[in-house]
Amino acid sequence: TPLIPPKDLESFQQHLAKSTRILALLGAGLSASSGLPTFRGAGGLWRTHDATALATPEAFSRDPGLVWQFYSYRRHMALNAKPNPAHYALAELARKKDGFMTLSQNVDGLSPRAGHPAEKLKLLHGSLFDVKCSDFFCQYFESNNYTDPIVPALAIPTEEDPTTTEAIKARELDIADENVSLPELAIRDLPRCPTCKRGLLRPGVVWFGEMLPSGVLDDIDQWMSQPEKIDLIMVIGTSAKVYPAAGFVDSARAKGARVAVINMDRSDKPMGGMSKNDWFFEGDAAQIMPEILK
Ligand code: BJW
Ligand code: ZN
Repeated sequence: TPLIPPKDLESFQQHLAKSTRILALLGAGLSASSGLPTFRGAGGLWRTHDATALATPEAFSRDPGLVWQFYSYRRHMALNAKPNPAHYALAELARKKDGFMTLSQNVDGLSPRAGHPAEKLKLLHGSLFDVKCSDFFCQYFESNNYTDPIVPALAIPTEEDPTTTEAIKARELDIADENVSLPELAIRDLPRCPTCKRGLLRPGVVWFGEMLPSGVLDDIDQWMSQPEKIDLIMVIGTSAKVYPAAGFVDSARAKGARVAVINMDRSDKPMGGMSKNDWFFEGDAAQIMPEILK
């Protein structure tokens, strides 16, 4: 169990108990102990590529095969990962509290799988399991596509496992490792739009320079602009540097919210800085969250 200063724990739990309007802002650190890499810092490289550099429309137009390999790998990893105790603790709190809303930057599907109520979960950056057409004029959009691989050419290559003798088992290669060679991909091997039959399909996630889903932003606006104050925002496992997500911390603060940061890294504070009444719980979210929400 992590070392949580008892006084901080007590004051936080007292505040939580009387809070009626609560936000949670989630980032990749929440899923780190489920085995999914974060974007910045250690684990922010996929092969030789900066993960944030692959999350752009420019990268997709330049090399759609590479970007699909990255996302296909992440879909596979996310499908094979399990929600951790932090996902479950948060989902339980969301079910219990009426005025609760989670703003998730994560695209991995772990919060829904932990039983987080959908109406209280806003996916700011979309989902790995949404797919849409990359053609500007085409509206094709599909959600809950869990096909893995989405097309045969994006299957993770395997090698025969030399350690098993009876039936020769295939072992997946770790294609996040730059020393493992990627199979050659032709454009015609990539998933194509069934509607316009022209555009390539792309992951239904929000890349840099793209708008967040307008329905999601509208819902948040509406929730935020209610006259009642906001009591608390929990900022969990995010570097809180990507906008507009990072800006919700200040918006909540402006509506009276106290801020609780849960992060492994003490230097990852919200952009507006910390204030006297904030909490900083340092450590693995998967350990901290069930402790503080107990
Ligand atoms: C642990 C842990 C453990 C580890 N326990 N903790 C205003 C100012 C300046 C710039 C802008 C601005 N407004 C808009 C911009 C531009 C841009 C932006 O914000 N740039 C900044 C980088 C400066 N924003 C946009 O482009 C957004 N669109 C937009 O604003 O549209 C309108 C517009 C268009 C054009 C011009 C202007 C306006 C869209 C942003 C989309 C971000 N997309 C990505 C990819 C999603 C798909 C995918 O998953 O591939 O979202 S990028 C990436 O970053 C991903 C994440 O959701 C997001 C945030 O990262 P996150 O989750 O915080 O991860 P990390 O790795 O950064 O941090 C992990 C944290 O966990 C660390 O703190 C660790 O310490 C911690 N941790 N293990 C607890 N076990
Ligand atoms: Zn199309």
